[in-house]
Amino acid sequence: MILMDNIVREGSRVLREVAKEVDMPLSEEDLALLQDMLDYLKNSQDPEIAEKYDLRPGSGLAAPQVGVSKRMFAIHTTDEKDQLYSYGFINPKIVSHSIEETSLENGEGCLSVDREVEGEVPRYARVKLQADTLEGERVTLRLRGYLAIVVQHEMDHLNGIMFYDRIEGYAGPHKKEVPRTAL
Ligand code: LHY
Ligand code: NI
Repeated sequence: MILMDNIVREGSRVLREVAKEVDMPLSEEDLALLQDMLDYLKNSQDPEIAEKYDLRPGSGLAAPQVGVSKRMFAIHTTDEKDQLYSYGFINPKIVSHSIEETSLENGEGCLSVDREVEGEVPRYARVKLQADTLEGERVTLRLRGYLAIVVQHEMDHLNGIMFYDRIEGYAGPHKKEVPRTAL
């Protein structure tokens, strides 16, 4: 079971690496890791389990955040119609996106960042994501709203980008320059 102690924090090199493509078919080891990542999200959203194990609630988690530099992430969250999106993605790609941008009103947080960082994090309003899943299917998902934002936040982790790199004028710890258009 993944616990907070297993989550790598900012300042760690793995969070700044460009993660490697995952060999398909998925190895037993990669499959188990991605399943554990998805289980972390589910556990973290169950108030009793979260309290018992002191888990910080999350909607998304990327492999580099557990110290593994591979292109995989999990999401477990609902859209505006209360439809659950619970996925483990392998080699995900944002194949297209809207020109329109959006951002979360209260900024973003990160399970790898133990502090509040204020500021607008610009994201595309809509993205089309293509990936293989934990279940062994190839999916193409059109996402908007919070889901689109979480997916862009997790994709960034696979490319060594932290959310505050995208905040205009952020000059705090661990700042790295990132092209605004990096996806
Ligand atoms: N998890 C964040 C979480 O709280 C993801 C996130 C993304 C939060 C965007 C808020 C806005 O679920 C992570 O840090 N995953 O990398
Ligand atoms: Ni994060």
